[in-house]
Amino acid sequence: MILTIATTPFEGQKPGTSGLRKRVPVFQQRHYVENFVQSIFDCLEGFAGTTLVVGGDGRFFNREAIQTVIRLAAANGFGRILVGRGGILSTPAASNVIRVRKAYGGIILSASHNPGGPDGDFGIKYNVGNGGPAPEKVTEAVFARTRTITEYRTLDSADVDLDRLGEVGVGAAIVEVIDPVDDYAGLMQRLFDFDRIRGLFASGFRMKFDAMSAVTGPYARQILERMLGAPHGTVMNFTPEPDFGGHHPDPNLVHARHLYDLAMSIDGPDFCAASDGDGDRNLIIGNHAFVTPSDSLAMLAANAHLAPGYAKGIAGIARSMPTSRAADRVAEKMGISLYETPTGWKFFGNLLDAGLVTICGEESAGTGSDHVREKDGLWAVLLWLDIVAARRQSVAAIQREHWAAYGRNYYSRHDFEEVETDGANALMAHLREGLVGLKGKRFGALEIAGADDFAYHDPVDGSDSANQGIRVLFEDGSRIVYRLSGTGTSGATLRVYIERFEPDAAAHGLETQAALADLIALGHALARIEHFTGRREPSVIT
Ligand code: VG1
Ligand code: CO
Repeated sequence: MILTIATTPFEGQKPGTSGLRKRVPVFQQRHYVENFVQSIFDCLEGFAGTTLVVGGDGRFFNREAIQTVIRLAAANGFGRILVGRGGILSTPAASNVIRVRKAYGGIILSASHNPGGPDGDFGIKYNVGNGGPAPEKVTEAVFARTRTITEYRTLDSADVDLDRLGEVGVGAAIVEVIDPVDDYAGLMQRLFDFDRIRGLFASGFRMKFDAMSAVTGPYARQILERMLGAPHGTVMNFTPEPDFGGHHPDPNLVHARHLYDLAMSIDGPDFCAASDGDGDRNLIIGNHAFVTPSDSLAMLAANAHLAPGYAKGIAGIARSMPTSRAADRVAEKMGISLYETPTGWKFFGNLLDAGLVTICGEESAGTGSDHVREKDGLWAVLLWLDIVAARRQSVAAIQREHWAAYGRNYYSRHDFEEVETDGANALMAHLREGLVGLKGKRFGALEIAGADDFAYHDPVDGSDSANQGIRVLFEDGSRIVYRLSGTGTSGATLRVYIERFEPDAAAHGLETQAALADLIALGHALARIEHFTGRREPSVIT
């Protein structure tokens, strides 16, 4: 029976860079999930009888939230609800299911790289019919709706058995529990030369992939160990755990430090990789060769044609604004367009749909292509493996040759996490006020060529997005970028992105923080970071 339940709005149900993210106890409040999900449905039109995809990264509260979403979706008139077995779907796999099953859209339950567990984070994100995150006009409408909502529709139906494949009726809808891995593994097989990668493993190539007790475990075991013949044990931490084994499922140099140390050890593996909570980020470290995400984007774009799925070449490249300009040099050399978008995958969807770009990436360890409409961690790993197999070279050699051909963009991001919101906002206001006066100023060898607050005009739908981050540009091509995170759940996180271009191959072997030292110091001074946040040092350096 359909129930109409009276409710009142919750404060702050505002989707950020990638959906609504809050602490688990916030989501556990009565009506909280229902309000947000009903607000999403209230902003959609013409979905009666259509298909909705639902899945998550397996974190604490995933199963409960999925049952709630199923009841609301059925009560609101969706005809078919596709759910990954066990409530599991990696973010890129969910994007793929939406596309291949021609669904109306999907609801992804994830807080991505944020920690999980009873006191960890949870998240809900709505994806549209192209498989990608809802564009800003949709997320803004949803937020507006959460502020006026008075009722939601649900059912008094029993829970669905999420562990049994097949169909069951819920109200007037059919719920179909699907294998979360099959379609996705098939897609990877079409994009990459699996025989060639199998040959690489057969020749003794040694790899470690850390699924970080998060969603990619089942995918990585199926693809790397079963389909590609990598030895058993190649995939570590492969069981998705509700609290990610107590770890922070963020594949960076802090939370996946052990992989870095392994790759840098004598007799370490040829290739180490990891992905995040929901499987859309990647970490790539060759033997004695850490690849920054920005460099990875550039190197994948330059070599993608070696993989069967991209043999015809790529149409263009898009990167988020703070991502280094390494990819720009590749695009220039290839004679293709480079698009600079605001942070967040939702800005790539239109460019991909219009065929303007094939490969996209962010400095935050997200890379992907037009095969889905999300960033895709395992995809990046497989493309790297296919390139290594095709070129018969190590990651270190590929990286060295790339820098020699294009120059090296030294790059680092400094995060000041959980600082006071007021101080962070005052810092950004201080920077904005000072923008006009910066041009032409000199600091030692560094001269400021210009500064602005990044604004984006979408060339496909004509929409505009302002205030996307402060850019300080230098005459020698260096940059400092400042923005506040839109994914955190407590206080504010200031991100400072620092970049310097080095054309001279003789100077490509420097340690990154040392190579950027002058810019880092200037970055602190310009923004008066200690004054506004009380912090002298960042909490995370990537
Ligand atoms: C961060 C990253 C951004 C990424 C977003 C979602 O956002 O900087 O590049 O798209 O996370 O990634 P922010 O607003 O905190 O800087 V995921 O893997 O957490 O969905
Ligand atoms: Co993620």
